[in-house]
Amino acid sequence: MPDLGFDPLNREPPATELVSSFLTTKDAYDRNHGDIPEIDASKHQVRVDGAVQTILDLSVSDLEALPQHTVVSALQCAGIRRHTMRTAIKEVQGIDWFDGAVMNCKWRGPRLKDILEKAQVILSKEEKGHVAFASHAQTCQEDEWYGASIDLGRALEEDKDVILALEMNGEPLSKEHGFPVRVIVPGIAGARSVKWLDRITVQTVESSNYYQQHDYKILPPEAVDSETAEKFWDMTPALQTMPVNSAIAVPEPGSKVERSADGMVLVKGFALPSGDGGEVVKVEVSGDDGKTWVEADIGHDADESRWSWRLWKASVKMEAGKGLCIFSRATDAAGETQPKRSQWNLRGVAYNGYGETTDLEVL
Ligand SMILES: Nc1nc2c(c(=O)[nH]1)N[C@H]1C(S)=C(S)[C@@H](COP(=O)(O)O)O[C@H]1N2
Ligand SMILES: [Mo]
Repeated sequence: MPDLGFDPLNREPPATELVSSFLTTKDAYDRNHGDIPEIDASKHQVRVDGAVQTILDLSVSDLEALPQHTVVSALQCAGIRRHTMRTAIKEVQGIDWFDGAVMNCKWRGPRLKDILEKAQVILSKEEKGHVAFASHAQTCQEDEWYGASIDLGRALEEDKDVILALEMNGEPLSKEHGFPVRVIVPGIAGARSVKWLDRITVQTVESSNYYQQHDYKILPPEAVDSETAEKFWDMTPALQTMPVNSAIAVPEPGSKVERSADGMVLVKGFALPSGDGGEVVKVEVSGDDGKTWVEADIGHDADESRWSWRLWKASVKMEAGKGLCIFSRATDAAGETQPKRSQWNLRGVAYNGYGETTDLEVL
């Protein structure tokens, strides 16, 4: 990696804190491939170009003047739970994310679809277009700018809720989270939700940016190091939809756990919907290595949506002992359930094996 003379801001809150509220209003994870730019919103513009009839230059006021849409959605880094993949299966490359690289927020701004309709896309459905997003405000570690793309079809489907967010939880975006405008693509790896957005291009190919082409892909298991990975980057599709997932926040790994008089342990966590398979409909918890499972109570919130997480809790019967673990597994509306372990891949992305908390001492 080139030396930028600083470390980009990359951090996550502990999962125990995250599950204390349905909306992540206090301490959301930060993921940056470069420094955080200071942008003067009064001068900022988003250019819309490429395969469109009319090129648009939209100021922040122009974006505010369009119909605003609110969507409550989880935003998660593709590397969430990488720590479990690398410790339970095999070492991987990438930031050692635990379970906290996710936020569940209320986002508000114009729909991407409305903007593309204003610009009048000239690609037909058969042409399988892409919508590329870019930010030139920031030099990144592996590229001069940050960019990503999603399928044009997804961008144009109203119920996929892709927006250009101006607000997060009722406030203007903070500079860390993309002020004055970022993309939010519900259900898709966070890497595609470009912050400090300044360009939207409709095109017939994916974004050429490093982070679309050479990162954020589920490489086949034959790619075991940077060298062997090289030939697979081009033939591996870019990661888009995230899989159904869950994580255990309480009890924390390595902790001492009290039981109720009847031998029950209280377990709490969150579950994430999948990008295409719908919301989380069931969460199960096991205190005996997956031999038996109890169904967790899934909490409901007035703000919940098909894209939001669910907070859940359960009581599991456990014997006293040391070195014990608890598992969780979520199921989405399409019937997809987390596997015990998901496929190892060099970059450690999209891990959705059972949620787990290990090394517990049950008293
Ligand atoms: N311009 C820009 N957008 C970006 C990134 C970045 O480094 N630069 N990181 C991406 C990644 S990998 C993730 S997971 C999310 C993180 O959003 P957050 O920092 O608001 O948590 O932003 C995405 N958008
Ligand atoms: Mo990410």
